[in-house]
Amino acid sequence: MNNPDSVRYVSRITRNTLAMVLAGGRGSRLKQLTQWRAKPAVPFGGKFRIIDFPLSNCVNSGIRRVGILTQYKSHSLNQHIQRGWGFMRGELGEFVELVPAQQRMETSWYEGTADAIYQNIDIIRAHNPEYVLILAGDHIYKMDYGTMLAAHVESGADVTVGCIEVPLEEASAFGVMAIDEDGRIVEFAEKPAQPPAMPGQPDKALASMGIYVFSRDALIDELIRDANTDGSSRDFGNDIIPCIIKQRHVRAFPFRNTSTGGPAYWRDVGTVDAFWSANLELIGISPELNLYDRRWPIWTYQDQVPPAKFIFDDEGRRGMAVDSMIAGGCIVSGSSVRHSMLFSNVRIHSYCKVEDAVIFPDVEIGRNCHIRKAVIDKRCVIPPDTRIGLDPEEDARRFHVSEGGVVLVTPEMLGQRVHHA
Ligand code: ADQ
Ligand code: ADP
Repeated sequence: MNNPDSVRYVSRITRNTLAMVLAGGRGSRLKQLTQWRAKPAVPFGGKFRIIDFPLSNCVNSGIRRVGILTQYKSHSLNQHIQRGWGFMRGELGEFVELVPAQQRMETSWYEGTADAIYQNIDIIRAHNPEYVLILAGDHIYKMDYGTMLAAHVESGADVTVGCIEVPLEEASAFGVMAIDEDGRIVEFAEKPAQPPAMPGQPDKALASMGIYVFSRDALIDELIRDANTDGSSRDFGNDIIPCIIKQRHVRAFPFRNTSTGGPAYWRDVGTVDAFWSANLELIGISPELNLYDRRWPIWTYQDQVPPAKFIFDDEGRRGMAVDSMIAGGCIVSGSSVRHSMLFSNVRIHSYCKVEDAVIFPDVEIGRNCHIRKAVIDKRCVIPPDTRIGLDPEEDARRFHVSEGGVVLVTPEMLGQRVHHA
């Protein structure tokens, strides 16, 4: 959309949009990584947290009114948002605002995703946007929501559902839809046991990304109707979308890579294996998700830290990292790091070998450790001579070992008490 008229057209739409980011789900398949933090607060990509991706998409798309609906273990998420996302201009009507569950209406916790929005219906009414963009706080992708909003407005739909093609064998984890030649959704089943394939593509299904554009009145009416429906689980995917496709104009918006027209990068890093490989994929020469694209910056909160440092130890052994991403504040002394992602302030002492590892902030690794194929949680102190990822049986006794053989290590598994601010 380079034509100034169309840019103005899209920016009028994005200015009239309120985004509501669902950030309350637990993400229990991430095991101990979400024991103390919500999935959207899980660190990702060396210096970000997962929620930075949808929030940056909003800001970069020109959507400057954003509510974040929190519920489960929200302390570190709240802290991150308060520290990192306070740069909006309140006097211009811009905000990124936390909406904790327990402060609104008579029930104390949200049920499904639709209930989370329903409990905040007064916020929607107060801001009175023309469109409400409902997002998940736990997906990793770069998407210009302006294009989806413009398609919604041009089609005159009540609701537009973002969708993506997925392999048929993975489709039962998603809402799966069928569309007509005009892009209208004619069938929708939430996590069907036998997902239907796309016409002419027997190995693909059309999956909902769990993101929705609603015209305001349609949203308010449907939330109220759902709240008065006995037996509803109050969920967009389970209840609202399947119910309204028969009564309203509900369309699919295919999310594609705008430069290639091909499949776009979109990940639900829901398991330890998916999380580990999505982080390490970023290290490749030209990864599908490019974090170095200045036109689409990913915003975050970051501590002020000095540059990463690689030093000879006292016996002249080289500290080095190759084929790796190393955040600020790290010191690698007399050890070698290969194909790994180090978040900020990681300290690695002499004689260590670290390979295929994702290491969260503030981790210290003592002398002579060998660490392979692991995810090491924030603030772990790994004692000298520790072996991780070399002997599956020994690992399983002390740590969590995923199906794919990734070893997850947290301070508690090491018997360490972590003191928090
Ligand atoms: P799921 O991902 O299984 O399916 P869900 O677990 O409801 O959906 O989570 C959606 C988002 O809402 C997540 O970001 C989660 O953190 C958050 N969330 C869940 N319950 C919440 C609550 N009560 N309060 C606040 N936030 C909450 C959905 C759709 C599918 C679609 C997939 C795509 O239902 O149709 O295919 O997303 O991942
Ligand atoms: P992050 O900010 O990455 O989520 P933190 O280590 O700062 O990680 O912890 C997040 C939140 O979880 C903090 O509020 C902290 O109080 C709580 N928490 C973490 N580990 C424990 C623990 N072992 N016992 C009690 N609370 C914990």
